[in-house]
Amino acid sequence: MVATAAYEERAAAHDSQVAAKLLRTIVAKQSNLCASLDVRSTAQLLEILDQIGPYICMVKTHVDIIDDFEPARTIGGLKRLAEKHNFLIFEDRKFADIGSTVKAQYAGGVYRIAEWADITNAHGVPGPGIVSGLEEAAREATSEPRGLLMLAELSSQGSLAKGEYSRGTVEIARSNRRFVFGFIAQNAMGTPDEDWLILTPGVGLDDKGDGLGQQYRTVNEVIANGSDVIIVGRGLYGKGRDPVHEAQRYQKAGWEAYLKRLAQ
Ligand code: 6AU
Repeated sequence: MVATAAYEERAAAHDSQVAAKLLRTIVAKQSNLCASLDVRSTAQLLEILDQIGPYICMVKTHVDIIDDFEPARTIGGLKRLAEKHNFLIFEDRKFADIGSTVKAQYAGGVYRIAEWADITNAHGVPGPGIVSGLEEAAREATSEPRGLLMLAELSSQGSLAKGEYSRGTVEIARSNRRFVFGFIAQNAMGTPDEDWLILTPGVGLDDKGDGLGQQYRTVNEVIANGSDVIIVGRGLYGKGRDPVHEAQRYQKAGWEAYLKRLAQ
């Protein structure tokens, strides 16, 4: 069911502290744009992020693709910019294992994601133990609020995450509504009395795909269809693009599409 309430009303009523913080940030910055920066170096990541920081509500990272990852420089830099420009950090880790393993993966290793990412995500395929494992790790790693998104649908061609699988993922999310606050999805999820946030990748104003299965829809299409946050990657930093110009363009398009949905 497509959300019809304003972001600020939803912030006030939400069970998840992270969802409330994200919704308030969206309102404060008039931006429902999440920048997905899949770049290979810390310098590139931080340079683009500092430039586009004013226009986004969130950055989405894949820290495991950064060739020169160093906790102090990479994570220190991310946190400094999140503070400077007021946005949230989402590590797109896509956990997919049993509870005990994801608990260790989320808290430990080189990346120690639970310590610095406001948000991460997980597949529903292992069942509800994945949510319990991640929630325990978050609780033990930090006193800061942490939130989880479940992958209900994917943007890629031929994805198996649809129909019964997507419905099952929503059911898993219901096992902990304070920690799980929404979905990576292409459509609205759940029933009218629930308020799941929908974050949507596969958004591009100029391209239709990438030759490797990615499929792009426009900002208007996804927001009219129930998306609350648009996730844009190569549309911002792809070859020949000016990230500042594109971030401003997607911010404007996202906000206008949201206002249009509210007015209906
Ligand atoms: O805009 P792009 O195509 O450059 O980047 C899209 C980003 C990538 C993907 O790993 C991610 O969004 N993604 C996800 C996420 C966010 O979980 C799910 C999905 O269905 N499709 C998708 O592209 O970093």
